[in-house]
Amino acid sequence: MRQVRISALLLLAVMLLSQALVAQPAAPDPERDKRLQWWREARFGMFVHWGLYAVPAGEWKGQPIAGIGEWIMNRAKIPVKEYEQLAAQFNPVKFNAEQWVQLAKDAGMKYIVITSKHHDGFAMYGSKVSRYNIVDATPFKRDPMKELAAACRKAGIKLCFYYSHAQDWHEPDGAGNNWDFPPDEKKDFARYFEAKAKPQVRELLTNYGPIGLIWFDTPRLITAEQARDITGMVHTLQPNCIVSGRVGHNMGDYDSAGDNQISVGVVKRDWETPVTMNDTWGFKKDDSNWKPVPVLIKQLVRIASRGGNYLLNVGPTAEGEIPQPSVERLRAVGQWLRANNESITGASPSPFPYNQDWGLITTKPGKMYLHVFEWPGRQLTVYGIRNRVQKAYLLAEAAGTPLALKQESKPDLDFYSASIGLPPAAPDPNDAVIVFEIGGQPDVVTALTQQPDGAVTLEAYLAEIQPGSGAGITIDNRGVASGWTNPKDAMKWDFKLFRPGTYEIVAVTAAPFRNAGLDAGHQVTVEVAGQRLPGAISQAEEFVDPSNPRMRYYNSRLGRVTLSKAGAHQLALKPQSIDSRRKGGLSLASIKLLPVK
Ligand code: JFZ
Repeated sequence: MRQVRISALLLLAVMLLSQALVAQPAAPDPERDKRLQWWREARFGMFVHWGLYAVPAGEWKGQPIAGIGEWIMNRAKIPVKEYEQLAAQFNPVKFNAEQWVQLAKDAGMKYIVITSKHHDGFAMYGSKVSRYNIVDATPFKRDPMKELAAACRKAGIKLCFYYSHAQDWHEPDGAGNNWDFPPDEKKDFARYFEAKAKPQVRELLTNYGPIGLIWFDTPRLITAEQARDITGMVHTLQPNCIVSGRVGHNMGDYDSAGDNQISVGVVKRDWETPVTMNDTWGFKKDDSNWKPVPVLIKQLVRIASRGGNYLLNVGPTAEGEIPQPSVERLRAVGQWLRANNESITGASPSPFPYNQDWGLITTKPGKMYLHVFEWPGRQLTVYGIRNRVQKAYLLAEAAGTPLALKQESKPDLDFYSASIGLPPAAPDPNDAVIVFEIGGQPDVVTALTQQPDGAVTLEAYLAEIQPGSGAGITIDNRGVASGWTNPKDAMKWDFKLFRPGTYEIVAVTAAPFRNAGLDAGHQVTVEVAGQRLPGAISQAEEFVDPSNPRMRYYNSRLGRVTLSKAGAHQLALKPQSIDSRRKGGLSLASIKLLPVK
């Protein structure tokens, strides 16, 4: 069991590493803006991975198969002829489209993205292009996509299709199957693409009414021309249908972050993170590593506060039921969202480039929403808001009773402080949302400054990168440095200090998953206020990101410095040596200055 889970995570980790930051089309495109309008407001969608793989549910011939459930055909190298026979056993009589759609609605989700055909090549709708589909090849005979389309229309939810346009393990010329068929480079991929992928996408956009988006995936073998071709076909058939980032060659309307990758920083592009509720997309009977409700809420808020969409997955069973642990969690998220929806749906990102330690911020015209995860007790202080806060209140409290409020400033130091009086205990332990009415647009200090608790956090994604030579450092979707293998590369930050004193310097490094991408053995030097502090990066002190328990971080305590004046400071991080056995190099997340009492 343990073994299985770790392998699944390793597989994901490998895929994560292969995904660098994707640039979005640069030119302004009013058509695209129009298409994306509903999606930009939505913030929260349901991903559904449902197919023949739900029958074996992670087990083949009595053996548990490591990895994500929908990959079982590939992981167990199941011959096409054997895998095909699953169709005869697929009879999801408990499938109820209205119930699924109602669950999405109860959870506060605005769209559903369902696998119309995954890499296994099996169409989950009635297709004339290939008889390998749910209507023609199973005892079920119904077309669940027809039923979902009707239920979605009734409920006002956007129906969207996942379609694996490149990998198709059922077809001799589709990408991916090298156990029945020749290796990919020997295939006539264009033949598969023209004969199956394009005609099936055409069916999906012709027979099911308006479709919100097509979620293409893993564009292996796809040429730029083919990506442009299929994107153009989607937009011709349905001009309002969005194309996902994974269509390939940057042709999509928005970027898909790597699976389970949640950006720490505000991202200046349209993006979405697909997230598993346990460790698989397609149903696996032995995967019970469910993310707790508070984690799901924090992920939703974090993504919204960074301007992205949260696509949260369910993997229904072969009987057609969404697993009970998923149902319970979705209902709980929905309950939180019903009271706090205003702060998520249609909300814009935080005006701050960095994270506050008590929680996160979203905004709407005239309002800032403070999502307080760590309840501070009777008072909360926020730095950096120049607006006059006209009123502060708890969003979930219908009466909107004003909270006591005090603002102070020292404009010459760029010091602005807003303090509010609070009830002693958190009104909502997951996320109590406080509204600041600010009249106009948020006007905040975006420079890095000391925070009310005295700490200064210098995030890697906010650093000035000083390249030594060569390709140098890039910043991944999580805001973590990658490719820092050259010790001549350095990072530098400007920050403002309000309280002189002695500070402990901590370097925070990151690994994508437990036991993957270990980061230790590097020697670094911190330079600040004329002091030089040498130290070692280690993994002795691990902690978990509360909004994403799959992400492991490590504190390396480098020593103390004394900063004797308030005002502008500069800190530089210069590696002395980078341990070349660590593949990703020095994966720095941030440098922290913690006040020593
Ligand atoms: C893909 C699929 O292979 C998988 O089965 C699932 O459908 C998932 C949502 O998408 O897997 C990927 C694709 C891209 C990355 C990671 C997993 N990535 O870019 O990090």
